[in-house]
Amino acid sequence: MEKSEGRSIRCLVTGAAGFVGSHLCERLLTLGHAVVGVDNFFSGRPENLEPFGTHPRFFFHERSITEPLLLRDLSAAHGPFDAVFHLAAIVSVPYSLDHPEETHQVNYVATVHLVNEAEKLGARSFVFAGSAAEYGTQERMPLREPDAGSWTLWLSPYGEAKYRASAAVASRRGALRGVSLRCFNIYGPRQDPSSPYSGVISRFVDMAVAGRPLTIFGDGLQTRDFVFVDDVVEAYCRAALLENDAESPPCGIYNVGSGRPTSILDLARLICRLTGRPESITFCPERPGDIRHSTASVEAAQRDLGWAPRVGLEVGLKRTIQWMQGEKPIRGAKPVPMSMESR
Ligand code: UD2
Repeated sequence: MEKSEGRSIRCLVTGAAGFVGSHLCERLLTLGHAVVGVDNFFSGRPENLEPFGTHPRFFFHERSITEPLLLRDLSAAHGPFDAVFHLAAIVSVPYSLDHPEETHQVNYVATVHLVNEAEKLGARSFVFAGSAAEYGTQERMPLREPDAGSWTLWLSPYGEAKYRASAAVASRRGALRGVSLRCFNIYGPRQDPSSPYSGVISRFVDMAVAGRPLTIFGDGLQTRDFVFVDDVVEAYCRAALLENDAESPPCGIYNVGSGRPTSILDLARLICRLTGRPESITFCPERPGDIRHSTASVEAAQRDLGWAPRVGLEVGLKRTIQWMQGEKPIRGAKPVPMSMESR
């Protein structure tokens, strides 16, 4: 396959107004590519588009990934896509427990339709947002890609739908290469702390900055693998062959994490220290369905994508805190202005 590096390509990013999607759009634009973004604002936020919404190479459509003709319409309007980055999804695990059928439709059925359409329309790479939730309940750490399978006991419809969608994407190894990135606990600027199910880092930083005690569910000795959003964006770019010189094009499923476990208690203490707050922590009952430990093996991504996490937890937290202190997210924001739609 011809390498994309050094020339401008046309990319589609679904979930463009989301936490990770917006960072990805920004990086693709910086690299000189044309970006068509799609979001229905179910969980994405219009203000995430603001830093690049008026860029001359960015085009935005407020549409849903469940629309059967979406890719055809966008290809007709903008020309065929070289790379499709599919991040739009129902992102809340608790929501998926209450809405299993909708989660299956959005996170699995729509993904299979999109990858089929992308292949028919001549795209060369399709990079999918997989999840650590695909591993379900596991005892042995670190988690390696083959550890999830049809035998897995998934804890939520979210985990099961992501697993099935990853498998469907990763099986594409022809003219279109499918890659699924199983991302662990992503954090960084633009992560919305306002929902009770927001990522723990965004919630802890929000609480610390507001001078409120940090609430730990359970004993705090559960561990997670926290990966900074810039590292995740780098993995997306490498998976689509935008920034590397891999001999053979990558396809398949790759973990994207830091490879390091951090306990929630250590995390809370570190955030108190970095925000200059006294260590004020409240312990609450354990959250139902919480897994105990989650750590990625990132050997496969290192080997095939030449990718490695670069931003350490302390540096990433400082950047997140700085953003949270300087630029409080706007709650209940209005829809995107008309001028940013369908350009
Ligand atoms: C993450 C993903 C989820 C799914 C799952 C797969 C996020 C936001 N969620 O869920 O989409 O992929 O991994 O395993 O990345 N906690 C507290 N206090 C708080 C908030 C959380 O103690 O105020 C604890 C929580 O009980 C859990 C840990 O922090 O033990 C991490 O929680 P989380 O919601 O950030 O992410 P997780 O791992 O449940």
